Amino acid sequence: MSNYQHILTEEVGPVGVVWLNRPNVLNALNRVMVREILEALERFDRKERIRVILLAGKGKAFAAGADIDEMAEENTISMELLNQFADWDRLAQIKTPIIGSVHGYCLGGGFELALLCDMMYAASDAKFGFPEVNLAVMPGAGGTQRLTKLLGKTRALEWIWSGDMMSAEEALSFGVVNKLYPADTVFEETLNFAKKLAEKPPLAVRMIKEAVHKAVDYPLQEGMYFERKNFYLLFSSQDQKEGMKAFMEKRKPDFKGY
Ligand code: CO8
Repeated sequence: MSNYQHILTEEVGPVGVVWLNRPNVLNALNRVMVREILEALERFDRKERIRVILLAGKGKAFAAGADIDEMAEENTISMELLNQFADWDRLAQIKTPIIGSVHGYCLGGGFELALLCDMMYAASDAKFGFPEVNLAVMPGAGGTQRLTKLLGKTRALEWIWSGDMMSAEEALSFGVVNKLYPADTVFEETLNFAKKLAEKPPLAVRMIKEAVHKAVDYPLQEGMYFERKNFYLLFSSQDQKEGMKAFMEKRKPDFKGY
């Protein structure tokens, strides 16, 4: 447990859980809160015993967007000087897998945070959307980029232009979320997956994360080179020796994490 104002953290075995915790405003993300999320994630990322990070929201929602009250009086120059998106760029550098557990509203900056997760499980009551257009602004923390890479231009434009909310079923059919669960079990189900993933050899898990992310940004051949480099790199680990030896000896591997 750490002393945060707007989030809670806990360790469930090898899983580091970060709870968004401003339930009175549906976990609207203010700048302090984003900084706290970043600090918590980076702290977990540096802990060897933490193998997976789980991000979830307390109360009725995952997060209903950036804190509108905080943004209302900003102007172009104040925004430029705040440079708040530097924190978001750092969030994308976390090496530990991040799994989102989403329920209720997942809007605007909240949706952008969910899209930063490597995978997402959602409650069947979850509602996703980018309502920024209705405030005469637009997504600013990656929404136009990440959603378009995921869905393609036409679908992304339809969502972001309309500002409409999409049901959990639609989000599932578009591949935005991995699986749907009833609202009262989604956290447990996500935690179960996180625990299972935490049992895998962590270096391989990290190298896979890195390579899959490159597939989104790199041309195919560059991505292939990157994949190969990570593949070779894993042959320096003790876990690779153990994994293959255990297979040949027909026993369960005992992975050490190096
Ligand atoms: N910011 C500030 N307060 C909020 C926000 C928000 N995004 N969302 C909800 N709240 C507050 C409400 O003001 C209300 O407070 P109070 O009780 O003091 O009046 C409380 O949360 C509960 O909300 P509602 O009474 O409105 O609850 P409803 O169930 O009636 O409605 C909705 C839920 C539909 C989700 C509604 O609250 C809503 O439309 N919220 C705003 C959604 C929105 O526009 N989000 C986008 C914000 S802009 C954005 O995200 C830009 C991202 C840029 C980069 C990210 C930087 C962090």
